[in-house]
Amino acid sequence: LDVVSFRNNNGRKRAETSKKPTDPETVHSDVLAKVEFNSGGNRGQVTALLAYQGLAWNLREHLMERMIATQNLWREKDPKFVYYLSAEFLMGRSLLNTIQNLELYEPYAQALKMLGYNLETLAEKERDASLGNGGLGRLAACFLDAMATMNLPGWGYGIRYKYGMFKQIIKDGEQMEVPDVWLTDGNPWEVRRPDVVFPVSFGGKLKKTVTGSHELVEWIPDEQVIAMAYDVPIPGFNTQNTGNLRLWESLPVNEFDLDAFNKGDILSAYNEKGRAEAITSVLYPNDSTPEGKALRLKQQYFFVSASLQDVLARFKKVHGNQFDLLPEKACFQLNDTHPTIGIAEMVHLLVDKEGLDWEAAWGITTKVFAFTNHTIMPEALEKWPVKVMREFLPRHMEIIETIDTQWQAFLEEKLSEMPKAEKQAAIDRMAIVHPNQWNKEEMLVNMAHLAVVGSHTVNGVAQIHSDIIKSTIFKDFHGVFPLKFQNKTNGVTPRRWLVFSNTDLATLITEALGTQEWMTNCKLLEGLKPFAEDAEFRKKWSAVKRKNKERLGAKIRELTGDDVDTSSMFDIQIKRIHEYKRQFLNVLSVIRRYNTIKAMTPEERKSVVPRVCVIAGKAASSYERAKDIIRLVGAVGDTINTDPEVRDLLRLYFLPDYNVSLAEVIIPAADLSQHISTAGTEASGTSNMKFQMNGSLILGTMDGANIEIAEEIAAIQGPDAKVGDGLFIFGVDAKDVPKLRKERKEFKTDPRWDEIMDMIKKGTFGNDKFEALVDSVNDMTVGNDWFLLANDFATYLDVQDEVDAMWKNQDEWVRRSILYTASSGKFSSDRTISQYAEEIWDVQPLAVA
Ligand code: 9GP
Repeated sequence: LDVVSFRNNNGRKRAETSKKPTDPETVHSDVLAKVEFNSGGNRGQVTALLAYQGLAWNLREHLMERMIATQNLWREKDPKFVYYLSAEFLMGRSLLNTIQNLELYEPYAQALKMLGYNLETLAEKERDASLGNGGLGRLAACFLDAMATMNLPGWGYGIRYKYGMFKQIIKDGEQMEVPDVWLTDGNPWEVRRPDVVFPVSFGGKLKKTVTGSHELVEWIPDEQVIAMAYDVPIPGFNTQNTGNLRLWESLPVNEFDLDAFNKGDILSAYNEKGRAEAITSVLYPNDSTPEGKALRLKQQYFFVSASLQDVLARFKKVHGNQFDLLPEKACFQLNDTHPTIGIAEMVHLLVDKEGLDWEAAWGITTKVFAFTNHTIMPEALEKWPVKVMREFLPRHMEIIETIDTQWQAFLEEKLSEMPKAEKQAAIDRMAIVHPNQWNKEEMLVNMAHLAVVGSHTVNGVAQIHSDIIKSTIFKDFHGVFPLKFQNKTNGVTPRRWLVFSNTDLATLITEALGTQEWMTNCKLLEGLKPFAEDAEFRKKWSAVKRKNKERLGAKIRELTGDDVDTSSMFDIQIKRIHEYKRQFLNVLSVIRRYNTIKAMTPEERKSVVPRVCVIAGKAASSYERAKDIIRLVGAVGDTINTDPEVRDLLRLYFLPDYNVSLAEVIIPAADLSQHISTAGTEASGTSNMKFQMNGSLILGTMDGANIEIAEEIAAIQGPDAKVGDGLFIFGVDAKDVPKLRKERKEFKTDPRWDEIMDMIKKGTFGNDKFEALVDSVNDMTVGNDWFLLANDFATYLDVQDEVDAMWKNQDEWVRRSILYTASSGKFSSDRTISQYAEEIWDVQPLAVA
């Protein structure tokens, strides 16, 4: 890659650190020093791993210097902080992101050349930090980037998983999960903090002592582990401010049982160590077994308890026990229900450890927590069996029961006007502890209800989603607290997702706009609008896309062995594999396209738009239907890609092991991207925003953030444009979905649908007949086509024809592509974070001068 112009500062004042190295010679000798002194390497034989590590350690020093300056300033000024509590942070790689955020590309690239390496090639040696499943975890990472860039006092808090998101291997068409062993070579981006440790307890019993009217509760746990901090500095872009992601590792109190060892019980000697370390071993253990469920609850409590103890310890250093000041100094954002146990933990710490009375503690608690819901899918709205909760967290279970009793008493009052039966029904629906609907004997703790009751604000992640939660899962709560509910439409960092991963496009944009200010003020991208009409500019725009497609073409070759024609339309769907995201529908349309081409004469085939279809994503390890979809993509791909009549006009690939780094190669290369969830099911989506920024046209349903993207694209086209103009929109309306679901049995499927289903069932694709998958959308006694693929099938095919027609008009296609980027400013995470800061957190920027 060339040294691109965005690294020039166009006369803008740029933040500098005292030690920021600007000459390659200094960087070269600093890196060599790291190679020698940190890893005992030989300066004459710097292997790629040593070069990468030397570079990373060197950069970490700069980061630490900045982080210390930032934290010192914040300590001195004592502003209000936000603490983003998240079980997931999907960070991806750090090397290029750090170099480019610090605007140090040139000296580092040159210093590396002196060592005999190319920066980009070396950067690929870094393993992704995959501490998240998908959208929710990547959002958390984008938020940290925005917070640092905007100088907002805030930290992320999470778990340092030893094994992150599994590595996906496709063997004979099947997804296999392999542990993500990402720490083997060490992680130069973190700083181990043996000085920051807190005990975290589990199990045991409660001892109660009553003195007068006061009841003292002492929790006598039977298990304790140590939480040790690791700090990961988070560089901001074009600022000295550097944030912090503090991740906790679980360690045993006693490393080794010498008694057991001496008695010859060698394995038991390590029992405690094994049990403790298991807590932070794996991202989301499969929770289908009771042990798995318990472990996940332990993970959640572990990281939240350590984080709250840490924050309170710092608070006490400055404010002693003036806990009524806490809401002026701290806000805790709960990222989904995973950290919700923090509400009970805060009460526990304030009442049992700090001696506050219940009212004071509860008052403070409800002022410091805010809750974001990210999905209405039932599997993510956690409900813990009371039995499990009582076993592992007896004191917290009791606190939750008290919260629930008081909550229900409050509701009795609040709803006193209602007829008795109706009121009781409403209270039952809003209860925090309630019976399992499938097994009335079992009582559950509804974490989403606890989060709503214990937080001052609840938000969804796109307008439609925020509206849906108010009328579905939180309808009753919204009736009680209408003002508690807000919307915060998601956003993504334009630095990682455009500036750094699509450097040529960034250069072109900067040239056109005459400034790089758009990188931190994305609304300025609107300035590209007139360039959409400029044929010369469109040519340059297409040339960049073509180069990016070549890069992806090379990746496809590396992963599949196949060459693809980069003049074909690149049609992409990348996200977790899930029935509601409807990758299956995508495959059905590819099969339809295959059938159509097969039925054509050679002459007719000349008018076909060639497409390379790419699908990538991971399926949860226990999600059989999603795994069937992966197998089907592979099987259909094998048939098409090897058919000499078709392979020049159509390809289908499933790219394995989708992760942040692969997304950085795929997204800039997309001509078309698909976001085709059943309306009302995808809370927001964030890859849609990344594709829009990179000028990929969107084929989608009116769901999640697609709607707001469509609004922005319409707005840039002028007052006559309607929402949806410029995108390829299809599918049923969210408000009709419940009715259509009821009527799905009577729905008459399209003959093309029936034909494709017959083909699949006959075993046309590979050795498999995919019975369970086909039944899930056809057999009303089994699957019921819950996500309405059949209803949307015909309009989906129609819109695919529109895509082809538009592709033939390249001028218009590229014009639209430019308008997509020009209208993507709203979806910068800087905008999202400034709304959180103002409307929920009440946190102000504080920059190192
Ligand atoms: O499914 C949502 C996705 O639509 C959203 O963009 C993302 C970030 O808000 O969160 C996802 N939810 C989860 O991963 C689990 O709740």
